[in-house]
Amino acid sequence: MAEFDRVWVNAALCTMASGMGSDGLGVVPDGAVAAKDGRIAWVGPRAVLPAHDAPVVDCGGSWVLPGLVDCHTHLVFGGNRAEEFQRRLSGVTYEQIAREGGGILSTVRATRGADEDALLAAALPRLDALLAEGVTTIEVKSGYGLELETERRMLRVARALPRERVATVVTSLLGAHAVPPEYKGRQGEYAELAAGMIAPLAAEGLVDAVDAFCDRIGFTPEETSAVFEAARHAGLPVKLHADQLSDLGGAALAARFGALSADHLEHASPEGLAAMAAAGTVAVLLPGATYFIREERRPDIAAMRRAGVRMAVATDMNPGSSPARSLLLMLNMACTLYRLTVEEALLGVTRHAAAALGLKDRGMLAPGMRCDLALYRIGAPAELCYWLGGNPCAGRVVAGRDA
Ligand code: DI6
Ligand code: FE
Repeated sequence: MAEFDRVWVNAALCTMASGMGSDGLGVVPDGAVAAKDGRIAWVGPRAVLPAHDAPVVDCGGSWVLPGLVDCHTHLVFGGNRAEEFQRRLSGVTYEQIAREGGGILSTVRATRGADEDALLAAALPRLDALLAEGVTTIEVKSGYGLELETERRMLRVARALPRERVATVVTSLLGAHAVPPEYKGRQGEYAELAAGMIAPLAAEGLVDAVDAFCDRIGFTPEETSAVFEAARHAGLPVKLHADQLSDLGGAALAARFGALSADHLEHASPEGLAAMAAAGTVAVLLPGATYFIREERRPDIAAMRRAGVRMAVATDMNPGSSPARSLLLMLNMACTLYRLTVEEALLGVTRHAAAALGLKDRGMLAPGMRCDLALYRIGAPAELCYWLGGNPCAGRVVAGRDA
């Protein structure tokens, strides 16, 4: 008799595991999943499920995927930028607003002025919207403090989220996000300060990875390298906002540091993408940002496919360039704007998104993986990419328990 804690049956599985099923989604039409100690102990066709005496959950014919992973968000921030959005409607661009001291810096002002409780209260409804769609793991960046104390406060709020809701939260320190007003004209000096934040915040256990914004309105490749050196010194992995508005060679820089991911990549060169593939750096695609700031350049998906770069898809949930509270909507945008296939898009919010966070224990339904599941009332996996709005999620399981 197999030792399981719980078994889910009457489900069509998208295992996202290669070697399962006949397509890239690893489909098992009439499947079963069994959990033991929070992990998947067995998964496969129900007809060959081993004998057991564990409680059985009838999924009612739902489709079951690994719990979704939103691998790039700026979930914690003060205020919002609806007013800036209105200005952009009259023709002012995202970059112009940033250069005038608005944009990211307006969110910095609001975030510096908000205490931990206020930041948490503002973040929770955004988190709830993502979780309701079947997300079980989320990355949260700092980067709206731009001084030690507020960066710390943002990360502490991110660490508080899993005490309030059932989900895994992974943090990234994004001190090198923008130059704060008090360092205007002294960008290099601020980059040094940002690099200097890494060690103390890491020592407090607040940092899982280090991120930076390398772009013509962000930091230079040299400044970014210095931040990454400091991360390496602290033993932390890195990721990069790379080549979003211009090609500064961010993709290749990320690859050189063995980054977990390089994100955005609208202007990345084929050479940069090839370097990422060789380094195993995941390309995180953020179609919500392309859409919301009406960026005309698209990431070079054909070059990514040719190079064999793994592609992830995330919300970039942030107040300025992608106020996206729906990862399912991002699936649609990835397919519609970037022409990803359904298979690529779904891998992008499961297996490849987990890889973008360096998490090897999730993103697939396979023995030994965490038993994080998302249940959907749909007729076929393509529906997850097809509908605009509405939420077909019928349940979440986190580490083997209903969440
Ligand atoms: N790129 C982004 O998409 C976010 N940060 C970044 O460097 C946007 C941040 C914002 O506009 O508030
Ligand atoms: Fe971002």
